[in-house]
Amino acid sequence: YPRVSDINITIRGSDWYWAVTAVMGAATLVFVALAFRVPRSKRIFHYITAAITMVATIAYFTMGSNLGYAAIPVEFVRSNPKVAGTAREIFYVRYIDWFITTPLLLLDIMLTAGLPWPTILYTLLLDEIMIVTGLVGALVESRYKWGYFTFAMAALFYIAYNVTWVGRKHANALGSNIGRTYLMVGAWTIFLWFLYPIAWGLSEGGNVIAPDSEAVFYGVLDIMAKPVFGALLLWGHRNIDPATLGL
Ligand code: RET
Repeated sequence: YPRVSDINITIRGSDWYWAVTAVMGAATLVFVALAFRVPRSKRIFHYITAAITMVATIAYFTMGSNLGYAAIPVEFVRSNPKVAGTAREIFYVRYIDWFITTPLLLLDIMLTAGLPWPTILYTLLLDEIMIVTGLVGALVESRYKWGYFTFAMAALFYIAYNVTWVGRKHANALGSNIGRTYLMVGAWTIFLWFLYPIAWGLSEGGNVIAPDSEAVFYGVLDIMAKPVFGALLLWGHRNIDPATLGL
């Protein structure tokens, strides 16, 4: 790939990744500290939430170091002949992060709603399908990547249906406190999660924006979807006893 260096992140992209690393690390310390304020048997949501930002800290450490990527050839497109023969820096480490953290985010949400385990496990499987097909699509050179994108979108719609309808009904049945908390974290999550395929289409998918812009797009989304989400979730749970959820 002769012009690989043209398509990598710059020093400024790397600095931004380091800033997000710091945010993720700080959030992890705060969530762990909050766990110590409740009895050991009541820490399930603290531990899940701290695990999410802990994994993200390492993923962002990797990207700040300009590691965890593969150079993927960019398909020739008539509208942009300049890119012929170039490769784009595709951070596969994002997908390793998401493979671990998106099921944990869904667990946080679905356990709050008290959903039955079959529903939870099936939704987590669909989530893993979404992430893996997204990764394969990112690593594929040709337009077949949009086939994988379609599989991932189908999985996302199923997840969104379960969170917005099935989960909300269950949460509301458990009282207004749980219903309110669920609505807050569920709506926030579904809104944010539909922005990820847009970022993907502009970056790994269509090669429309530069890797530095990709860094900002995904970085802002990840801060909203992990540390901000976690703060909202733990705030909502401050006066919910996990025992009322069978936990
Ligand atoms: C991909 C690409 C293909 C289409 C779809 C995607 C969805 C990704 C999502 C990721 C969520 C990540 C989160 C990370 C937290 O920090 C894989 C981008 C639908 C929804 C919440």
